[in-house]
Amino acid sequence: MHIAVVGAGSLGSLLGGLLAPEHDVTLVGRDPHMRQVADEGLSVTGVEAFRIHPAARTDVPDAADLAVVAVKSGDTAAVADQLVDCDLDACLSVQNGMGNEATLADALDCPVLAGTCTYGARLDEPGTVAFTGRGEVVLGARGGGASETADRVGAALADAGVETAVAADMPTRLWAKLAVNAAINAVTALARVENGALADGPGAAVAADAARETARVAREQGVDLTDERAVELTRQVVRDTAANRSSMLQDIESGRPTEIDAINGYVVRAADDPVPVNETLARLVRTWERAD
Ligand code: KPL
Repeated sequence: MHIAVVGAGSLGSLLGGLLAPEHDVTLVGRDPHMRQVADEGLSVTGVEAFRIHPAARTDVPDAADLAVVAVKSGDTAAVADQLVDCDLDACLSVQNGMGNEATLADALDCPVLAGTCTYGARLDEPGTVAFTGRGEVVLGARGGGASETADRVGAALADAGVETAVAADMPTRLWAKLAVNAAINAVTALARVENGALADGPGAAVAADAARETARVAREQGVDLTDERAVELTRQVVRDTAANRSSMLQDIESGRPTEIDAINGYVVRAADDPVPVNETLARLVRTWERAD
């Protein structure tokens, strides 16, 4: 299968690297990372260590069987515009935050699948991505239910050894992943700690409160997500990606804008009742963004 991974930063590069031994992979990202991958290949370190030679470019190709979109949620609309000219059979978002699939589906003619990904990755230098935690890709039809496209894409990912589950309840899965990101990302970014620091102690308590608030908002929207499930999933991802620096911490360390609006900010906007922990986390991260 020809797979274009659009948004080859840390997570996109890791997924592309894992898929490349089995599939014809094109990474689409920024220089100097793409130039280095094109010249020397992609070096994966950490949980698995290998070097692989996917195609690498800075613009989307004319055609692919599947586009895996891994850009920051703030860039989804721009990427959707670029993908309009790409002849695709299917598109899968593995992004953080809510609403990305809808933005892609509004622009594209092909089926757009919803996805979540809990793999941990860190871009160490151009051409080198650290694989910091084996997680899972969960994918399926955006509105839930069975999907032949989801089965086909899920099989392609699983064939390459990527931990994959095809789910018929993606709306719930997206809220569950939002709870995990709301719990982990801002707390690790503000405290400047790896995910594993939230296994216990004060950071774990703040993370659990943010996860519970997010589950409550999900239920307000008619989604069946208990507080206990949201906290349990958060603990599991903290364990599985203990050595990872969350994407928001990596953004802050690199001076890039964060996904706070699509994560804790989204929870605040969607809530009927106050969500003070998410609101405080969002305000603190925005304070950092303004001061930078
Ligand atoms: O999605 C992530 C992120 O950092 O954005 C997790 C799964 C929390 C891994 O760090």
